[in-house]
Amino acid sequence: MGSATLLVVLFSLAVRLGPAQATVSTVTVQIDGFQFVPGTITVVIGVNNTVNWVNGDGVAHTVTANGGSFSSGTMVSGANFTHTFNTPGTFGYHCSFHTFMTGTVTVLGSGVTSTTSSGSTTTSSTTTTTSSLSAAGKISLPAEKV
Ligand SMILES: [Cu+2]
Repeated sequence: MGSATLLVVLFSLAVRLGPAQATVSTVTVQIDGFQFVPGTITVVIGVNNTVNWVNGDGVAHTVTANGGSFSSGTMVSGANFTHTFNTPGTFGYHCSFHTFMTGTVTVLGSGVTSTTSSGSTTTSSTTTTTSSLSAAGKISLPAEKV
């Protein structure tokens, strides 16, 4: 019957979906309280692959790639450092003054079609409240009435 016509209409609608206009944006990582915030970010080449670190601490820090591919040098309080990632991969970095300060930038290729418009990462805050178990140590099992 007329199902072929319906298919043609559906296909023409699908073809009409063009690529959205790409705007390259910068991702900001704050250095605050001897931490990189957020410590783990994901960027997409051609979309937001420039990262801007801002030292909001009162002491100097560095942003130094674990493999040495980039380094900010000494960043005094208030200084910022910008690096553009053009190679897909996962890049760990640290502060050379405080090696416990670490962060990770995951770089995705430009072929990735990102449908997520929310750039907010909510992975940084993991609260560990395992010590409160001791207070609830008394487990009263209900007596079985048979
Ligand atoms: Cu530091």
